[in-house]
Amino acid sequence: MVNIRVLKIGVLLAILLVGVVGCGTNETTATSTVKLQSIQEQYKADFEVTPAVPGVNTYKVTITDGKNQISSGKEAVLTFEMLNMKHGKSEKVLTLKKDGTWEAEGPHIMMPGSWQASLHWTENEGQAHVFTYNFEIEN
Ligand SMILES: [Cu+2]
Repeated sequence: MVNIRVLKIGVLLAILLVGVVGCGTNETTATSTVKLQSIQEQYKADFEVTPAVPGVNTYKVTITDGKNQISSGKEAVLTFEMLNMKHGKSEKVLTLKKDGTWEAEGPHIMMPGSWQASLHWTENEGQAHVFTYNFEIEN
């Protein structure tokens, strides 16, 4: 009984620590597809941008849990911004596909340069997670 309680406190502390530390970040340079992964707690969120050019792109998100099973969750929203520029953030609500992954398309990456996308994902139990990705888009 005591052991279970200690374990629960440990898990709670881990969640709090992740909350304080904040977003995970990855970096890469664009080729024809940007492929990045960000990890929050037991969740891995894979993010793909194709064809990774200024203009209309397709965004794909796949979230897997600690057992490597796809975890679709309830809601997934992407925001896009350039940290060194002042033209603001755009937002895109993703659509859940039958296989449990998320997808959307749009002209959110409208110029070459350094971009940051944030995935705001809500799991089935309602807890929200933010995954962050940094990448370069070339002309
Ligand atoms: Cu810009």
